[in-house]
This record gives sequence, structure tokens and C-alpha cells, in this order.
Amino acid sequence: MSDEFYIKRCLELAALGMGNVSPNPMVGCVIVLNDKIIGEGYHQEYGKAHAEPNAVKAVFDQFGEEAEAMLKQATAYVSLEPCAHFGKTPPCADLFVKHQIKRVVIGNRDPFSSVDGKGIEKLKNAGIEVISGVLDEECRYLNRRFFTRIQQQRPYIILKWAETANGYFATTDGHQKWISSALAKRLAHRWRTEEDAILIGKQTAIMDNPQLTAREWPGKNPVRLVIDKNLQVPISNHIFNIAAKTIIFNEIKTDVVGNVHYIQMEDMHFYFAQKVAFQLYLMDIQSVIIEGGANIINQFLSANLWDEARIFTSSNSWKDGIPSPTINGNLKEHIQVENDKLSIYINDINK
Ligand code: AOF
Ligand code: ZN
Repeated sequence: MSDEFYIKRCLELAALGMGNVSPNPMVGCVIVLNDKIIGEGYHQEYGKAHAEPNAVKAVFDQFGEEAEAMLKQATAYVSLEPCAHFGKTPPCADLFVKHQIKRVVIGNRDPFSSVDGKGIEKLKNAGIEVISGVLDEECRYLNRRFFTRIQQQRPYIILKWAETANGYFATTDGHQKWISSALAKRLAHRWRTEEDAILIGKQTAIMDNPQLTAREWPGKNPVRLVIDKNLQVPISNHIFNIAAKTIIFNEIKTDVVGNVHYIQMEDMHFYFAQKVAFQLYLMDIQSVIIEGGANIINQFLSANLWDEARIFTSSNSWKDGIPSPTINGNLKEHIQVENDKLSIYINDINK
């Protein structure tokens, strides 16, 4: 099988870590001898073992004493450059050197400054044959959140909204009948499990009283972020319940009350989107899905601070309403989700 074939397998394994490894990247590793996979591993949880030690362990678990000799003849495939630093775990490049792996094939070079080529260098210095850049684009796409944080000092930003067939913006309040075809709602909840945080404005928090949890999909709830300059959202609203951590960006106070964190910001209206994005970066929030309202979404759009837009369009038309935001990106996918059409746009200008 080709190098691409095994890197693809690494990507499948890596994706199993989705939702559990942020702000680390998702990484998969496959160890191959004589065109047979002898061990597989992936980075399963933030702070725990990286993909490579898990794969090496799998070889030892299966082959016991023979493993050592097998590794000396094997190729290790990794979707991201093996790390070179002592972080929460020892360097993965050292592990390959220790076992004298014959050849290492890599997807992306790791842009993280403690690694960034140093892992490859360690391997090469030890006489290991190294190939990198295999399926570079696919690997990068899987870790687009990680790359955005490291290279742009901001989280990966996904805009999500629903609109009517004739272009009116629909929130999830009283009008939610049409957008929440059961499947669209489950999909939206799945998306929530995949991101670190979910963001809404005061208006949406007050009018819709949403929970912002991922009730209809197994996985973790994102951190709830609410923009509420003057602290006007009533404390009885769902966003203050204990289902998830909540952060309120405001101009009044910095404080922690149970699971609710208040973060004071100055002059929020100036460079609003930039300030919020940078604050999230400082808090190690690597990705955010913005679910409204139109005003918040328009601010991120006009600052060109967005990476993906996921838009449900219903088959219904309204007589009037708030015009939905206009999007200037590349259409990546068009999917029919029951009665709704889902369009996914990618912002190529930021790449
Ligand atoms: C790898 N294999 O599976 C992953 C890597 O804090 P630590 O020790 O977990 O290190 C985190 C950094 O290591 C992270 O920013 C990224 O550069 C790299 N992640 N490297 O060799 C892996 N997850
Ligand atoms: Zn590592």
C-alpha cells in the first residue's frame, strides 16, 4: 500500500480524538511492517499520551518480545510531526529514536514553536529516513482549528445560522418550528460537541433563552459565551444553569460565581470581533461556533474573522424579518437535511 493509504488511516484514527484533545491537535499513528499494520494509536485525551507511544505500545502488547526487532524494520506513519519537546509527555521523536524505527512518514510539519521542524531534525540526526508532507492538505484540514490558533493567534470561527427561503434570518426562538427539523437540530448539537465554545449575543440570550448544550448528541458541552455589555440577561435564564461553564463578556466586572465567569472588557464596541477573538485565544479556546444573533454574526463577517459558515435554509418564506447576513466565501457543500438545505462555506481569504 502507498504512503497516502497509511496516512489516511492515521487521519481516521486521529479523528477519534475529536472533542477530547483540544487545544492539542488530533493525531493518529500507524506502524507498518512488510505492508501489514502491526500497531495503531491516536491522541485520545488532552494531557494524556500522544499518538506515537500509543501505537508503539500496541506493537508491544501484540508481539511481546519480538516487538523490539520488528520496530527496527518498521515504518511509522504519523499525521503530524512527532514532537521534540518535554510537555505533558516526553518527546515522541525520542521514542522513535530509542526504538530505532527504520522510516517515518509524516503528514504535516507541526507549527507549534517548540516543535516546528525540530522533531524531524531529531529523527534525521539519528539516521532515520523521514518523508514529510504526505496528504499535507487533508491533515491540515483535520487540524484546521489547531493551525488557526497557532498561526493566527485566534480561535477557528464557525458561523451558524438559519434563514428562510427568501433570505430572512431566523433565530431559535418562537420561530423555531421550521428550522428544527429533528435532524437539523441533532446535527447542530453534534457540532456543539466538536467545538470548545459556543457564542451568542445578549439579544439571543434574552429572547430565545437557549441552553446552548449538546443534549441531543453524546459528547461534551461547549463553554457558553455570552456578549452582555451591561449584564442585562436575567440570572434565571438557562445559560446560567450548571450544565456547562459560562463566560459573560461585559463592561462592568470581572468575577467568578460558581460556573459563571464574568470577564470585563473595555470599549467593547471598538474592534469588537477582534477583541473577543483575542480574548478567546488568551483563554486557550481553540474553536468557537457563533449561533447568533444577526448583529453578532455581521460583526465577525465584516471584520473578516470567520473560517466557516453553516447555513440552514428552510423551504418557508416569511413576509418580513431581519435580513440574513450575506456571505462571501467558497461553497464547500450543499446537503439536504430533511426539509432544510444546509450550505457550508469556507473563507479562503484567511488561508
Ligand atoms: C505528537 N503526537 O499525538 C500530539 C502532538 O502538552 P503536550 O505534551 O501534550 O504537547 C502538546 C503539543 O504536542 C501540541 O501543541 C502539539 O504541538 C504536539 N502534539 N505531538 O507528536 C501527538 N498530539
Ligand atoms: Zn508527541
